[in-house]
Amino acid sequence: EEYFSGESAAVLEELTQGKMLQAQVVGRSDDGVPYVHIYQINGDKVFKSFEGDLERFGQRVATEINELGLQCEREPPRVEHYDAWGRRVDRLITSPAWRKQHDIAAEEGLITIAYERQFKEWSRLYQMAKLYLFSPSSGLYSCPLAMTDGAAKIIEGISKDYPWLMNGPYQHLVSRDPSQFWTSGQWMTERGGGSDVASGTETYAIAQGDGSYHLHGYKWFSSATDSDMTFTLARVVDNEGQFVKGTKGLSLFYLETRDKNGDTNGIHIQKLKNKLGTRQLPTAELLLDGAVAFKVSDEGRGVAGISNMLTISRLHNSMSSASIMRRILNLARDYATRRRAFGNLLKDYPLHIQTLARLEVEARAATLLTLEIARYLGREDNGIATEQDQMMIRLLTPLAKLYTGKQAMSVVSEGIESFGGQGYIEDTGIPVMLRDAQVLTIWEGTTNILSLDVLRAVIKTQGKVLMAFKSDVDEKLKAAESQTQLTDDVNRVRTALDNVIEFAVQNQDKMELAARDFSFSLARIYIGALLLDHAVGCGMRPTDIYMAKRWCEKDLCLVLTNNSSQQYDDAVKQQDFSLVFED
Ligand code: UCC
Ligand code: FAD
Repeated sequence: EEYFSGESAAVLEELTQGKMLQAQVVGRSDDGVPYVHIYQINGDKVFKSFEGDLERFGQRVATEINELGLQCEREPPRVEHYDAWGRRVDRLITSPAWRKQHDIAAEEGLITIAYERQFKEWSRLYQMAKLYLFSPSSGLYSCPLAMTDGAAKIIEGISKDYPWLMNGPYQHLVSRDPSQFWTSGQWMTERGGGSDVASGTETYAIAQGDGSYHLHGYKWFSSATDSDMTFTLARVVDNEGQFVKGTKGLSLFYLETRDKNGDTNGIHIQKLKNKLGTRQLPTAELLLDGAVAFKVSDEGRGVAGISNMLTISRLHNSMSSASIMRRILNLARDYATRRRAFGNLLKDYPLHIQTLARLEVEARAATLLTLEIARYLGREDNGIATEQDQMMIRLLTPLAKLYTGKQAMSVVSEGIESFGGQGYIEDTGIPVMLRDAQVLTIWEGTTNILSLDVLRAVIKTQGKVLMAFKSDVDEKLKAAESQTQLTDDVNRVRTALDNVIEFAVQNQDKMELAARDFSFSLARIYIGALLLDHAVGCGMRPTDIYMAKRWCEKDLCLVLTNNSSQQYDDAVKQQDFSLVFED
């Protein structure tokens, strides 16, 4: 622990950047110079403080919570539209297990931990570690929690302008008391578009003169239909009945799903969706027929206003992807020690173990990537994020969501195959993992839409996010550079990094067509750097070195396959079109 006398936020930043240090102004001299307390955060010590809770919670997950999760799948939600007297009631009936997951989420502080910030910037990591344990056994309760977390983050961001949100709903979202704990929805998608919400949104908001609005529209997907509140988008209609089209006409609204008497707030459940997976979730189509709501953004700033929620729920999505991979692999590993074929246990066939080892690399890579974003986000939550940190959150969030979603689908599919026919049999509880994994690539933005979001981030910051990315990768490679065993791998990552940046600079006109390959390249390069850094940070354990090397053997820069950027030429667009539609 040391005390410094510093002058500005820049000094604090410089002193703490990249180190396990935290700076706090603890007083001022008579002439106003701040005294700054710089202290070292001992990562092991912080981890030890909550390690016991993780172990205890892990036991609870493996027993009580897992059983509840299975029950959620067996007892999917249903709606009773009419009561015995023919009155329209749209009563949503959920499983007792689903409701119990709500209470457990509150008791365990699955949202609270990130906001009470007992462990300062490490609180996000702690929360994410708990969610990693919870998610595959939650019976998809992880979904409403993602949106609840996103709602809390939105409210924190706008608390100065809307203090009543902080005093009211926020307190419920971050409560540890099950009777007080609220979940939130996120209603963005309409029939006309879930990716292109700017064109698709046809929900209209009519001012009531008392500060409230009535919303009229049709929300095509609402997953947390049993939530207590939601954030949604709508267009304000003026006195002449006019409204603004496109994204500039969208504003952000807050509404509660029930009024004080418990009656529905002008929201009619039209039907529950019949889905491939996520059957535990009450995903519905909702008619908003005069729902009372409050505008909580400037007019036309709806999409920007809801973007905090997108960031958080995309992080949760990545964590769910990482954890479902871990779950199938744990089961597959166990099975390999019990199942015999051709006279031996599966574990004794190197070909079978090679298959699982390749999946291990993917699962560990996804976990590291997601935790790294949580680490950055923890800094942002605590007001100590540098500009570089902010850039990394902006870029890594869509990258991680799009990449880990794809990994989850392929790992779970291969993982199921490792059980042979049993993997296909419902009674084992395994097939549900594949059904539920598919959605991870679709909701919260499909792979292409997130690739375009990566481009949006690059363009909006005039390339600064890429510079931040480069310096972050360079920083992470530093430790590995001095390890001769890793020299080739460091060089591979560095070459790919240089190539992908050069490609982006030289091919700006081709970036839309290259967006997906560009994003995959960034994700692979970043994971390569993380795995190398991890190998060194964990004392060069052979398995970590092996894992990093396996990763770095991949094609890290997909935009320059065969050193050619011609794959994104206009002529190729036409050829693709002809191929798909056969002229
Ligand atoms: O799917 C949903 C819920 C599922 C359940 C939750 C599960 C969670 C995981 C649980 C695991 C088990 S909810 C629906 C999610 N929907 C989406 O993700 C929409 C996908 N489409 C997009 O992301 C599009 O890119 C749009 C809607 C954002 C594009 O909208 P616009 O209006 O065309 O976009 P603009 O005009 O480019 O951006 C408008 C403003 C800009 O700010 P300004 O005006 O200041 O320049 C953008 O920079 O919004 C800003 N913006 C962002 N800011 C847009 N995207 C972002 C972003 N990602 N971060 C920060
Ligand atoms: P579209 O936009 O029609 O996309 C179709 C295809 O076209 C996609 O592959 C997409 O990648 C591609 N595409 C579109 N535009 C482009 C482009 N410019 N360039 C290249 N490719 C493009 N939404 C909510 O708001 N709240 C919820 O609670 C919610 N829950 C959901 C629950 C489930 C189970 C599911 C499946 C969806 C849920 N959604 C929810 C909706 C979800 O967010 C959207 O379905 C998703 O964002 C995609 O939008 P879309 O269905 O309109 O697809």
